[in-house]
Amino acid sequence: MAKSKFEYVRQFETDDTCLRNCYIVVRLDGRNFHKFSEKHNFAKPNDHRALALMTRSAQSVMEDLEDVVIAYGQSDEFSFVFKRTSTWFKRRASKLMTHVASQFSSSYVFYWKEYFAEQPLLYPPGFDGRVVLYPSNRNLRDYLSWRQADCHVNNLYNTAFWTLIQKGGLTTVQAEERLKGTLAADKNELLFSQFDINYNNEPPLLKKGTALIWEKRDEPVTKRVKVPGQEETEVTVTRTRKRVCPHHCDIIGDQFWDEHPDILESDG
Ligand code: DGT
Ligand code: MG
Ligand code: MG
Ligand code: MG
Ligand code: MG
Repeated sequence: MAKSKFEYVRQFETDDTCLRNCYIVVRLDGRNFHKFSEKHNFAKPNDHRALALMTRSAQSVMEDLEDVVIAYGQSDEFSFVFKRTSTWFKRRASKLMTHVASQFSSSYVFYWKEYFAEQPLLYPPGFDGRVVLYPSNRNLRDYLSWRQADCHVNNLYNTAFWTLIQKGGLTTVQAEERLKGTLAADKNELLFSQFDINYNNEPPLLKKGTALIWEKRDEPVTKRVKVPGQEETEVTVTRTRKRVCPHHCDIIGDQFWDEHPDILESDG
């Protein structure tokens, strides 16, 4: 078919191919979740339903899109790491990012009721996305460490802040004033001495966030077998399946990466 005279408009499309050999990270973040969490009565400082729904939506992204080797989430954000050799959508940044953002957003709405049975969804939530490329394993690990450190810092602050209000009877202004200039050790000490809370014993989900990775799991499956001349029978066999599994552990140190050597590809 002859090209129409309008074809030239294609040339206005810019090339956003991601540099080869780099890990492609897509980070999503909830739009104005300060308001969204208030309107939907999220528990303070952490709402377990909301965190579980974020994780469920991220799991859906990993299962429905290709080549995500690890995802890490906390608060209203999730980062998805595409393997460095991925050729999915010819590594076009806009395609990758919009597919992740739309799959995540629609899953968040789709699964809402499973987690917020009593709380209606009042308006459609949105998520922004960005793409960042990391050329080495060290850079990628430092990126994930940065997000996990952020989780820790925020959670310690929020735990201290809301404990001062909920258990200490302070106003938000007083709690903010009380925490001004305090270091991590001061917040730990305040929680322990005033409220008998040992921050180390807080749930790992809240302190460490959620890392999702693919793991092989042996699962029993029932199969119907028909041998000629005999009745059909059911047998149970073991199948090895790849599943998305959550981890709430430290991903800054070496242990996690030593235990899961398949996540990263060599720098060489
Ligand atoms: P943005 O991202 O610039 O559109 O604006 P926000 O408001 O989403 O800001 P952001 O992403 O820096 O901070 C996340 C907000 O979400 C923050 O106000 C706290 C809230 N949030 C996240 N998880 C929870 C939760 O489990 N419980 C409560 N109460 N709030 C949460
Ligand atoms: Mg933001
Ligand atoms: Mg946000
Ligand atoms: Mg955020
Ligand atoms: Mg199309």
